[in-house]
Amino acid sequence: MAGSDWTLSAMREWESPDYEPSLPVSEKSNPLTRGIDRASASSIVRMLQACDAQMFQEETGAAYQRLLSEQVVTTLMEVAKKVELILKDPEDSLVILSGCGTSGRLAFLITSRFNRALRQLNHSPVYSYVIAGGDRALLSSQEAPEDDPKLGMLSLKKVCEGKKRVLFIGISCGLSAPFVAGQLEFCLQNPEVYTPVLVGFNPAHQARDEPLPGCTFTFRSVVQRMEELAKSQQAFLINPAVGPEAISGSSRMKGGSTTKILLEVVLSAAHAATFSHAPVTYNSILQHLRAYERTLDITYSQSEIITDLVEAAGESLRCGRRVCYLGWGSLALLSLIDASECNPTFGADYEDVRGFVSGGYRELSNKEGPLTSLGAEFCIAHEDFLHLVLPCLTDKDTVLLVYTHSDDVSKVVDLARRVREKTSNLHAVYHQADGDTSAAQQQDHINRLCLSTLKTAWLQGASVSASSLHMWELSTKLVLNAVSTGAHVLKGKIYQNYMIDVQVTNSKLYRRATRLLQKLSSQPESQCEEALLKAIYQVDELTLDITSSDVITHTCTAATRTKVVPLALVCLLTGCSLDEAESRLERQPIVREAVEALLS
Ligand code: S6P
Repeated sequence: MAGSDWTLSAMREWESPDYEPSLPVSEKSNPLTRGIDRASASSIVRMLQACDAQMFQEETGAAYQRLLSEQVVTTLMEVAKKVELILKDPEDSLVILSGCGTSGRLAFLITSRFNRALRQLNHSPVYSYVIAGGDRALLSSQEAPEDDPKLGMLSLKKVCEGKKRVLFIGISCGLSAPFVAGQLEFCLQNPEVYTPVLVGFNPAHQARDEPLPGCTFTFRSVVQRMEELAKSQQAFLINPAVGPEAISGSSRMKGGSTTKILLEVVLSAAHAATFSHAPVTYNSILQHLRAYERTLDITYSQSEIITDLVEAAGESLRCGRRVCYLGWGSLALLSLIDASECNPTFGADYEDVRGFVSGGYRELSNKEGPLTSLGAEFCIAHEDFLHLVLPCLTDKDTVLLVYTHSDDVSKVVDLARRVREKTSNLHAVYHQADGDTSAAQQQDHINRLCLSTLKTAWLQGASVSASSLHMWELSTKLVLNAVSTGAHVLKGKIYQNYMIDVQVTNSKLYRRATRLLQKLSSQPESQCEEALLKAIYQVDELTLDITSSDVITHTCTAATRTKVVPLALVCLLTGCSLDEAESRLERQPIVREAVEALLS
């Protein structure tokens, strides 16, 4: 069994009503990863495997509905049938997927995959995406627009102009993003056109209830109205609990994986019903979900090689060098997404972990087109890698080639050769259909050039179907998430299983930061918030101006600062001034060690 080092009770400890009762599941800390900050690379991978296995645990008792629960599978069927109706009569209709951060990036990934499938069948696209902050958020951290419900409404309205029927799928792992709450509210106000679907991973009563500036609704009140409408299938809630994230609150991991699984299952079922006369059934949905569970097992069956990759990437980050993903075809976007999340999650620089895509923006095919004019961070083509990165690569940098045997493997060989001239620290992560020998020779070349090779051969025979690509993508996501998370853990970015140096760039992160300070300093909430504000505004005394400003103002200012939470913590624990706290942290730049020294 996946995560066999853990007993069933440890795997389920988070479900107890006494476990961190004030927090929604998506914000709880996972008991399985409490010691991840001191773990070896192999233990980190085992912990991540156990956390991922929680996605597919069966429901016990009534506490939480799970991915495989009857209610969830039934709702997936119902939503698939709604999509099927649109596919059969697409005139003036749209299916919109929308979210913030990772949720928005997955909305983009999934809509592009399924529009491509439609085009291959000579059908016009019916899917569209909205991501808070626009296309630049696909590649970089844009956390502030997440707080803006009006912006959510307006951007939804804009994509739907002139449409008579819209199935809106709002994704918010924590049932918390005001941007998505605004969009759902807009759907509820316009039921003649919009049917809202909410995807997230907390039970409805744990949806965020914080007042939204200028609004009469909260995320929770919207969810409550949707629950009522769900009884008559005028709204849908898909919200299984999948357990707390390995790094507390890091919903890019299980939250993102489950989003991908759920939406691919729904859209694939609708496509099969429309184009292959395979009606949507309970069993077909369940079997499809089970296939993803096998993908987890297949992926982690190679944990030794994943461990090597984590070790290599961790070593690079530890000595201030970088990790590059060079991706091809379908998997390249997963590399970009994983890399782009390292900044908001670990406070990393965009150069620390970076993704490059064969074909650049042509392959990405995003709404706003090439974004290269926004700066080096947005240069994503392999040519950009060759110009900007390759010349300064050394053996201390780690490079991962990410591809499948359906891609042009000769191009992978070419690039591998060029990279190998600069660094021997080259690794391959690739997928192929079992029995597909078409690229065997080129693969031999690549194997000789690489230090390690993570090969996954999938059993479906030589032909590659859309659904196999979905599995390969998930598998790649799990591996890259493990590499980037593991590497940052090894770099000392995590304390216990908390990201101590969290960026305080939106209200969710502001609340998370305050809670973390409370937990680590055992001081009252008001004092912790005060310390946080002092660190944000870089003052030893708070002015009336500061204390009378709202959270949005605080987070805008925090976006221009670094290390605000570690600074606040040092001040809280020692009573020292901000200047002193700063010099302490300069003397001990590994945040985990600085915190440990203070706490001991
Ligand atoms: C999480 C990631 C964030 C979230 C974003 C949306 O690891 O860094 O960007 O995706 O905050 O969260 P949610 O809960 O609305 O899906």
